[in-house]
Amino acid sequence: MPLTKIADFKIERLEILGADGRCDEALVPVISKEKMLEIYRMLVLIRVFDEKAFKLQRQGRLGTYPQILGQEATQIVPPMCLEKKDWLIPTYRGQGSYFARGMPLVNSLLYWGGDDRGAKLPDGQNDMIFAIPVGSHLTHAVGVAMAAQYRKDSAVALTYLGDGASSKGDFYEAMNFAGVYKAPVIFFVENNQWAISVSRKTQTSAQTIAQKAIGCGLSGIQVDGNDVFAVYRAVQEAIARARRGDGASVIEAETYRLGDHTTADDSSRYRSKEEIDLWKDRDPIARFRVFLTAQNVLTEDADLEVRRAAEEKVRSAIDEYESVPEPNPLSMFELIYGEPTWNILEQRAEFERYWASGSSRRETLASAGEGRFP
Ligand SMILES: Cc1ncc(C[n+]2csc(CCOP(=O)(O)OP(=O)(O)O)c2C)c(N)n1
Ligand SMILES: [Mg+2]
Repeated sequence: MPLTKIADFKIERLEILGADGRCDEALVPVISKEKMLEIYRMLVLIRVFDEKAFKLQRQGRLGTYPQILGQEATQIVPPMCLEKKDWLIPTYRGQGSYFARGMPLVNSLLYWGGDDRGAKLPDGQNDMIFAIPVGSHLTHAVGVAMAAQYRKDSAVALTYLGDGASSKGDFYEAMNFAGVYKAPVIFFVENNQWAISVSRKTQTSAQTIAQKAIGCGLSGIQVDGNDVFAVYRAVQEAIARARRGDGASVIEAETYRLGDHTTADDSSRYRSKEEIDLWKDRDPIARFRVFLTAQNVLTEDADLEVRRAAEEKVRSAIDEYESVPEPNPLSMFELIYGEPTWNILEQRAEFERYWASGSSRRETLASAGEGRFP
């Protein structure tokens, strides 16, 4: 009895918009000109935000920050396919996806500046703040989707994970449960080729990450993640399936982390400049811009205006961030339990003694670029 060959577990790959801006007309999703411009404005906004946030960290005005440079299409297109009632459960590298859902820019600056008030989502927004332990939110996303299913409100849950997180047990458990209960959830794998210093090749011997869906009875597809149209089309189809009650999907979007893992990393120690240059040529924004210009949806003047408006928005978010009074550090002892336990009370007393001992340590840390607060 011959064993099934690995190659027989085949997953489709979707590419619509080429690096030269040309596209497969038959596959282009139906998107109004206005919506295309809205997508373009959001792409530019998060790139400008990312550039400025990186510089703020280098100037000691922001704490450790995870860049999203190069991943703009995978960050913003999936949330832009959601309806208000749906749920977004992203990862720590998710500021772009939160912004696309309407989170103010200042929230992300506050968060990465060490102020947990940045983690407060706008009222009425059905999204969840991210979890730092990699992959631990995936089972929560399935729970959220099952709750929507139970309430029959036809909402879906869109959750993100990285190539690294796709090796975690949480992912398999979440997929398995979602498969059995046909939970309306979309697992969006932002495969940026690296999990800190672990390459995609070292991560798994599976040909694609999307094919992991097969083992759990889910639908799966791999897409070019720097192709706005391919991401849009795959996510829309997965959402429609989930809303119809046909169950969960895995979308693996291949993209690239052009920056370091975070501002605390130095990726030149584990990857080559040639590799980075190769991916710079596949820039998702440049590719979409070529298309919009060729279709006369975007003129050169309008493009300059998009950039100017983005810079203005980011500048005003930075002003707001830097004018917010520093948070009360004692709040870290208040947000864990309703009634503090004895050891929390002990730690609080110890911290109060240290805090009262003067500001010299605070100043030292700030000047070392560790952020605004110790
Ligand atoms: C459970 C757990 N283990 C390890 C870490 C440390 N860690 C933070 S990010 C990361 C890599 C994640 O890579 P990937 O899932 O590909 O996401 P990316 O950072 O590339 O967006 C690791 C190992 C963590 N935060 N949580
Ligand atoms: Mg990764």
